[in-house]
Formats: sequence, C-alpha cells, structure tokens
Amino acid sequence: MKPVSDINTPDMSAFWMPFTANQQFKAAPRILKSAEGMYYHSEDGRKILDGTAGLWCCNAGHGRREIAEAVSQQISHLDFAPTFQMGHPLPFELANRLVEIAPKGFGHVFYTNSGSESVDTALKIALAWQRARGQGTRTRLIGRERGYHGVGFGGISVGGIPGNRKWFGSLLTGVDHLPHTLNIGKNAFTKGLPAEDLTLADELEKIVFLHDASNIAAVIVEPIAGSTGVIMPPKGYLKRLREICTKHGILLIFDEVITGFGRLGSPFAAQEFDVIPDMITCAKGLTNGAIPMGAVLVQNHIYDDMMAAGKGAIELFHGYTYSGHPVAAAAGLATLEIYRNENLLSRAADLAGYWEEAAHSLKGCKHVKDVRNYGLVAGIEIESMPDAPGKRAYEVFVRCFEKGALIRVTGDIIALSPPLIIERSQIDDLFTLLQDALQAQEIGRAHV
Ligand code: PXG
Repeated sequence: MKPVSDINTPDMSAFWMPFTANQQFKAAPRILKSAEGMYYHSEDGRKILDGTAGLWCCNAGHGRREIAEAVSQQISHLDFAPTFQMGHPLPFELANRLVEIAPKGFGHVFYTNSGSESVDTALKIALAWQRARGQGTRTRLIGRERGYHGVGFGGISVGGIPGNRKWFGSLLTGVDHLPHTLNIGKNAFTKGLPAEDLTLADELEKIVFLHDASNIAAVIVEPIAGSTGVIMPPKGYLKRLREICTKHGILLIFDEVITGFGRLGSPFAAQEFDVIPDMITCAKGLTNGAIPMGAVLVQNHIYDDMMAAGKGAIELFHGYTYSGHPVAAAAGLATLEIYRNENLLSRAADLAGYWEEAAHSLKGCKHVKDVRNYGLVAGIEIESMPDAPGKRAYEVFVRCFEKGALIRVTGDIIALSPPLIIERSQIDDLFTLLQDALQAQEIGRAHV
C-alpha cells in the first residue's frame, strides 16, 4: 500500500474534482484548511472572508459548535438506521420543525441528500401525483432557460445551462423551457426586483397552448436564479406563473436550494414574495452545509391524494438509503435551532438595505455593467473580454482570494451570498476587497 500523503500537501491526482478545471487547479491549488465564523483559513495561514457561505450553504457561519455536538452525539448514539418500513425519531422531529417554518399548507417532508436529489424527487412526485389523480397523460415538465436544478438527469433536463446538458445525451423527453428573465438592457442596476412585467410569465400560456394542459405535469423555477448569475424575477412574475399553473392544473415547484433558509429575508422565497408553490425543494442551508441533506416540502393536498391512491400499500416508489439519515437530521435540528435563536431567517431583511448600498457602490467600477441584489444576495456582471468569456471574472476571483475574500464566479458574473451572520463592517470589507480587485483589472499580472 502507498503511504498516506501528508495531509497538508496531499497528492491531488486521484480526486476528480467536480465542476473544476482539474489540470489548471492542480497546477496552482487553492486549499482551505479550516473555518470559523465568517472566515476560512487557507493552507498558507491567511484569513479569507467568506462571501459565498461556502457554496450558498453555511448560512449560520462556520464552525458552529452546536451542530458539531449534535452530530457527534447522534453518531455515537445511532449511526444509521433504515427509514424504509422502519423509523427512528430525529427525521420525524426535523420534519415537524421544517413544517413550522414552511408556508401554510406545507405539511409534509420527503428527505433526500442533496439539491439535485430534491429536484428529481419533486419532479417524480409531480408525475406520480398527476397519475394518482387520474391525469396520467400529464407527463411534460417545464423548466426555464438559465435555470440550475442540479445535475441529475431530471435536473439537467429542466435546467437551462447548455454546458450541463450537451454532453449527456437526449436527457428526459417531453421537457420545455420558459425564457429567462434577465434583461440588462432594460433593468441594469435595478435595486431589488425589476419593475412589473408579466410578459415573460405569460410565455407559459404559449407553452400550454402548444402542448395542451392535459399533457403538462409541472413547472419548476428558482424564485431567484442563483448559479447562473443571480437573475431576478420582475415584480408580479412569480404570481402570474402561479395563476397560470393553477388555471391549468399544473403543479408549481419552487427550487429553493439557494433561496431557502433565510437568504432573502424570510424562511423561504415563497413567503418573501407571497407566492405559494405546490412543492419546495431545498438542501444546503438545511444543515448549514455540515452534513449532506436535502428535502422536498410538499403541500397537504398532494400528500393526501397520494395517500388516498395508495390504499395502504407503498404510496410512492421512491427513496434513498439515506433519506432521513439520523446524523443529518441531528445536524438539521441543531441548525434550525440556531436559525431560530439568532433570528437568522429574517436577518437578511434587516441587512438588505446596507447590503444593497454596498453592492451598488460598485456601479462605475471598471467593466461593471450590472449589479443585481435582493436580501443577502448580489450579482455583479462585468463586460467579457472579447475573445475570452469568463476570464475577467476568474481573474477577479483569484485576486480576491489572494487578498482575503472568497467570491463565486459564473461566466463573467460575480455572485455573493455571505453567511447570514455577516456584520456591517464585514460587508464593507467584502466590497472593498472586490472593488480593489475590479479596479486592478489589467493592471496586475495575468492569472490564467
Ligand atoms: N437547485 C439549485 C437552485 C441549486 O442552486 C441545486 C439544485 C443542486 O444541489 P446539489 O446539492 O445537488 O449541488 C443547486 C446547487 C454556485 C453553485 O456556484 C450552486 C450550486 C451548487 C454548486 C455551486 O452557484 N447550487
């Protein structure tokens, strides 16, 4: 057997890293070693302000002892037990807590292990529910351009990112897409949601007309699209989608993997925007990112119909070995307790004004062509280099990391989504670092 490599400088060849330019990264790695509160600590001993809550997941900040202790206790008490025709207490308990913070009418929780699994689960529940109520011809699923719904076959099919789709064959059949809602020409530098515009939501009527409602099971959208660059819905857009879905018997799924758990200032975007879907997918912030876990929150009418159709047998032929894993459930319970004790599910609303001003102070910075914000999310879009899309933002990312801030970039869009515990002074630090990195464009050395 080969000796174990030094933990600080491991041999990097074996780990095929996700969504990473492996060769480029391994030639010049960025290694995070530990984390506490608002900061990561890099391998070379630098403090890095976390402007992204990891990957939109550590809403309560890092190194939360309450979660570590709950996980540690649970793992020695009951490490694993099945949830197929068996049970153990914590997932029941956690489901009750989740239902308490979910919009009214959401009485049920189906557990998964990730956002991708939550999406595929919700799509399957939609199909099964339509069939259970005698509408088995409703098999079409509608997503949206520039939507990100994870990487399962269901998620990439309804998702709208060409790079995530084109390598993987014919995907799910019978999928259609709404147009995305980004319109920089009209809405650049809008604070919060762009002015009311229902035309893009009304595109759903055209899709329904084309396929006929009797063939459509569900529509899935992110209330605010995160991964593809923080894309806002115009005011009234989500409400109109809800109206059209209701009118035609189509289920509406909100993918709240990013917007859930306080990111926008309410527990879920559904409450923030006062638009109630039929299902909500979530993950990430559910356990503060500490242990993988996702969930689908389901309205009572769907669950009740499925129970009635099941007639006492297995009602839904779906589930994962780790659905409701006891250790993940312990992490989830401890996380929700922190959110409650520290009012974190509404803290983004308190900070939103300050955050908005800080984000929009970047207007006028070199190459910045749009700033978008809501709650504790911001997207900063910069002009692409003519022959190298994505290069400019990547350079800003590297420069920020070197100077002490973690940001995310997608193409030439910078996305910020810090832990909800961020203080005003840290918001200042984050935007100062980012501004310096933007202004340093083409002055500093090339990083790519
Ligand atoms: N839905 C949405 C809306 C997401 O944002 C997923 C589903 C999939 O979740 P999992 O847990 O399967 O990865 C996501 C994930 C980024 C970034 O940089 C975003 C995600 C994942 C990784 C990076 O914006 N979102």
